[in-house]
Amino acid sequence: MARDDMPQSDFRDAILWHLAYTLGKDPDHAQVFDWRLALSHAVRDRIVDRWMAATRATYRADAKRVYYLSMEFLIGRLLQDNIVNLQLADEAQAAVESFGLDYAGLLLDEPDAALGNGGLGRLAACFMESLATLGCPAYGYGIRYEHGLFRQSFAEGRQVEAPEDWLEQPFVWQFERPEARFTLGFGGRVATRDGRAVWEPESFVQAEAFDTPVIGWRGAWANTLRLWAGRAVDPFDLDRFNAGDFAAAVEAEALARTISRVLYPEDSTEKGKRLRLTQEYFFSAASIRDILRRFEADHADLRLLPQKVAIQLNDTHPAIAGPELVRILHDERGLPFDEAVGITRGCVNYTNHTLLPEALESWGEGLFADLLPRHLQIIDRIDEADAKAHPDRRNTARGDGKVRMGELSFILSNRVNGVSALHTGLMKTTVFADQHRIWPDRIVNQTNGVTPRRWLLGCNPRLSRLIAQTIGDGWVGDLEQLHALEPHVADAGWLDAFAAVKAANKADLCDWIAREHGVALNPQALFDVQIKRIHEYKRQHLNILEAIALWQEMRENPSADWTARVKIFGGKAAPGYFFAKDIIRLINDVAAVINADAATNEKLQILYLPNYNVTLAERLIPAADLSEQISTAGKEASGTGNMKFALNGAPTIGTLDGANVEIRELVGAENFFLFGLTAEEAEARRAVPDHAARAIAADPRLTRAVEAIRSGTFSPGEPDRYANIVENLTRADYFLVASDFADYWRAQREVDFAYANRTEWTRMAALNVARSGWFSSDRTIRGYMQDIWNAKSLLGQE
Ligand code: GLS
Repeated sequence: MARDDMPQSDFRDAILWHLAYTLGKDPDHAQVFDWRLALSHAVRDRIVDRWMAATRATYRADAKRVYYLSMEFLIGRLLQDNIVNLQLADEAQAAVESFGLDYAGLLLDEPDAALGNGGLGRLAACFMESLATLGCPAYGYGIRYEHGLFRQSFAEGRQVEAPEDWLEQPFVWQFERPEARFTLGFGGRVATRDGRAVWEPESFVQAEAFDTPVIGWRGAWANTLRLWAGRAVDPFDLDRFNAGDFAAAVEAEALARTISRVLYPEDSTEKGKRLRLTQEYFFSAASIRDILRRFEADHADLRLLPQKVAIQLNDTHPAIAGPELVRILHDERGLPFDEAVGITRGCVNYTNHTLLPEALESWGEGLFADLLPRHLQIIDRIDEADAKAHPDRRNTARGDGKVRMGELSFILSNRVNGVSALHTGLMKTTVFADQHRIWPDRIVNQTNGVTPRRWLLGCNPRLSRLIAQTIGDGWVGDLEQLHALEPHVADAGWLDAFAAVKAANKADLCDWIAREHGVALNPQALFDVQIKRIHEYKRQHLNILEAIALWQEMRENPSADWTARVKIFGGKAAPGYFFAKDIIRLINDVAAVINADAATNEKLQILYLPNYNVTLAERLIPAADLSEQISTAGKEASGTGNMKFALNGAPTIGTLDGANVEIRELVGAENFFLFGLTAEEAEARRAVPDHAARAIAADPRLTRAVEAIRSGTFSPGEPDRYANIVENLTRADYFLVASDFADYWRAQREVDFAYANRTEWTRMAALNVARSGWFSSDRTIRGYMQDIWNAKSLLGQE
């Protein structure tokens, strides 16, 4: 094949063409890596025309565009996702196998882009995919971190963090845009000229754009994920270099690149804080400039902005986008201040993702004034105007020497939303009660969702095939069609097929775990899975306490008819969150002791898989029997893992928290293992003196389990290793582990009993699938389009 007859049709030729002309490799010497890149290029080619058609259609229609600003996009691997959405799977597999290569191995060769911490970042990725599926013209804006979330391993049970390096390999999906650069200022002072404020920054960096197309289901539409990288205005100082000061010659570049170097640097130090706020301003300000550039290319009247632009703040991290827009409209474009604020409010919306006080961002005013002096003035002016209009207002964006980003986001937004019904309700009565009183229409709910393309069709091909054989494939683009499975749940033959899918998925997982981790699991056992960030409120320690109590009871009563269980954990702790790291170590220590106990290990095994990420989730969820969603009620804003498990046929054991409430309503109370205090009861329980000590004293199992930890059963060489955990559990126990233990134990034994009746269990699992269609992120995005953005689909107009 020659250079210029680039194949359009034959996929096999396209791969060979890219191997030769994009990668410069002879097929005889190509490695898996080269083949994977060649395949990715061939897939990318199929995206580009649709991507450009979508962009052209948006310009033609002068349509309103949605801008999703997020510090995190946890996109994971993209090759399989793109293949699935382009419906190229069969073709791609046949082509790859024709070269004598292993198709699954090739897909897995791609690094997992961990540009997020957890649910919030993964939600943003699901939303991007649904926006494309629905044909809503949209851009995602974020940061192109050189290092995503750290890589986790364990040393003697302890979490060890290593840098993540996804960009060590070429990232095929992105297009560098050296022409799309903005220079951003930091620090300095605010001067007054002709009666107008003029910000005179002290230092400057450039934001450079990297675009990744995001293709929707069936390739109908494609949007852009634009990630910003930091670079110096003058990257190289030749004079210094010539003077022999080589390090100083590139210092500006090193500093500028620091901004996009890592996801979430530690913010426990002043330095870390400054970098974090710098990152937030960096990507927000670059995005606002880009949005205005696109708008002003076609419109002269800035007052039209709210008709053409909807900006969504994914949590408060991009909150500074509001004051930045006000600043540009007022200081640079000369609109009256109130009008600038009004236009900004017409465009901006804010999603709150947590009510945990420690996660609500605020910045010391010293730091803020130092970095963003003009923005501070603007925030004060908006606050003052609000105070005049609403003299009874208590919560303001400024106060106690802090700039509060939640308040700031609220007052500059048209709509503010929570992410589950319960969470939205709590927003109105707790953190935002004051604002809600004044602006009762501003808070709306949009319960989270997950994309069925990745979280069912892509990750669970066996179940997808069974569903397609049963009800056709319309469900992929319209997940509510899963309801049509319900009548089949009564059919014993169909249920057997459903059970066989789960069994095969579990067998696959067992093979992989044996290969990668050298552990043999009992595939007949119930696979009980808790995968998520490690946090006290998510209560992995409740889960491990129950495991300890179960082990103790099994040892006491070895001949009883115990349901065999494998408890699987996965998740990372923030590097500076020592309590969470203790929980990780405790789980690993407990696992070592219990797994080594020949008296019980046929019935109970515990496994903590390191480096939980999107790829591991895609492996585990299809093979799970039970989904652990056991947060203290009122603390998990929504959860999205809970939806993925239900959709893949794993019933939930859970509290009435976040979206669990809605999952239970939809799948039916009889197909959900409920336990624990409600959010209201939890609040009340905290007020009871010694609630933890009392709960422990009242429950001999819990007493014994806590005592085993305290006395060093799992850390014999260092009995007080978990003194901190024991102290917390027995005294403060803010997250009510002790108070919920007895009911959790009861619900777990109900699970044991239910699992023993395999037909009934399979029915329950299948009903979870049939009734989870509402949790598609397509439904969520439709809600945002209608209730928040007033944006329209352009499908069919490309
Ligand atoms: C989170 C919440 O903790 C999750 O409950 C929620 O599902 C997710 C997406 O809305 O947002 N908030 C947060 O700061 N990280 C999250 O994962």
